[in-house]
Amino acid sequence: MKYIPLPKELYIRNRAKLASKMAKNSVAVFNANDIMPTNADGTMKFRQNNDLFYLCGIDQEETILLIAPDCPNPAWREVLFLRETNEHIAVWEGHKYTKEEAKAASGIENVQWLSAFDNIFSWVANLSERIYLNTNEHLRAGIVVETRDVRFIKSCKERYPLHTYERVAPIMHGLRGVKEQEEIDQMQVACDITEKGFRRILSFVKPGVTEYEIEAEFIHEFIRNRSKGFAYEPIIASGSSACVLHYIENNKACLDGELLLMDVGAEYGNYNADMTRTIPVNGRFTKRQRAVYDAVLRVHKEASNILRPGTNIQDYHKEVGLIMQSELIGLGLIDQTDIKNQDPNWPAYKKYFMHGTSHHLGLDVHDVGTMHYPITPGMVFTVEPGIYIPAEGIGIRLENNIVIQENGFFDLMLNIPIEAEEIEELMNS
Ligand SMILES: [Mn+2]
Repeated sequence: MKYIPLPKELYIRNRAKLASKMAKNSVAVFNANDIMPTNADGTMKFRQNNDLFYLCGIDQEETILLIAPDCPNPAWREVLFLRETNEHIAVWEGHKYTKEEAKAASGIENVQWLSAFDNIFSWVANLSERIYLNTNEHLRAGIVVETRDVRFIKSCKERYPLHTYERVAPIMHGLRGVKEQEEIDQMQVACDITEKGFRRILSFVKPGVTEYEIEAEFIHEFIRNRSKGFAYEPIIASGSSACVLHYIENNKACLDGELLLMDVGAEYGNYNADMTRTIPVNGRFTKRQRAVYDAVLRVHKEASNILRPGTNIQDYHKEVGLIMQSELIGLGLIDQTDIKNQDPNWPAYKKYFMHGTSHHLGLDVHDVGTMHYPITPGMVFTVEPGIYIPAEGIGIRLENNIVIQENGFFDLMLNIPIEAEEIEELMNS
């Protein structure tokens, strides 16, 4: 990997947090993600399972982590199982973790090859009453592929039918939703790399440049800064394409007078940045573009200020909706009659701002973490209001990533230009 790993102390702390939430005499098992196939003998880039990574920092396929805090044999309270490497693998695939390296990276004393798993797990399982297994319980996940975790659930339940089984996902969501300082530091790196990409394209964009050329500038800057690449499919949308929320074609030329919306973030060390900026292709906002831009920016700033400890995320979204409503009235896009006649389930402002304002961010771009309990310090959220007016070819979204603190927030994108004057100045210098 290209990134500098986080210290093992983080993973030791993360495992202790999980152990404290597990029932007495229980064991939890976490599996790595598969390397997904493309066609023939091709494979996709490996992406570690985020729960396993969060608990041990091991970024390698076929890894298994076993945690049994009350196991009578202290050597089996934490065991890491690795794919055993050999000369053939070393020549064809390159270096894999040695046991010593895995121990140094994770802080786990007992590191075994995978071939030892069945035997050790059989002892640990039979000494445990409950088995915690991992599934993807992200509320919006559409799951059609069977993961290693799911395959393990099947084989485990077949082999140990009389144990009590528990879901570990709700515990993991609670833990991962509140970030440790090391994680925030890693996300800061991802945001700083994203900033470099954005500053690079500010002097690159001009009428006639294509969306894919802009995408290429970003990826160049990301990879040369040790990022694996985009945190998600980048949206580089000029003109009315900005009103297509998940536009990823990125194949048009940017025209004079149009706006360009870029929803782009770098990943770093498996953590993600999620930025959106909207700039004028020719370096100057028109009066109307500027009016809409400033309205979005005001909503963005106010939303960041009300996203604080104790707030319920659902209430927050309603509050932001009211702020947006008054901005849309100011822009002449909706009026009191629209509001009086609105469907309470789809308020009038939704015609121009149809998505949510914030989501958790971390190892996943739409990170796990509860959306139904009050916000606590250490949570990291995006703040991303937008106004989309297809009839005028205007789509503007402004998105930063903020860390909730005791008395407010810290903006991880503090240094990324967002004020209209600064954008214009940088584009024309
Ligand atoms: Mn986002």
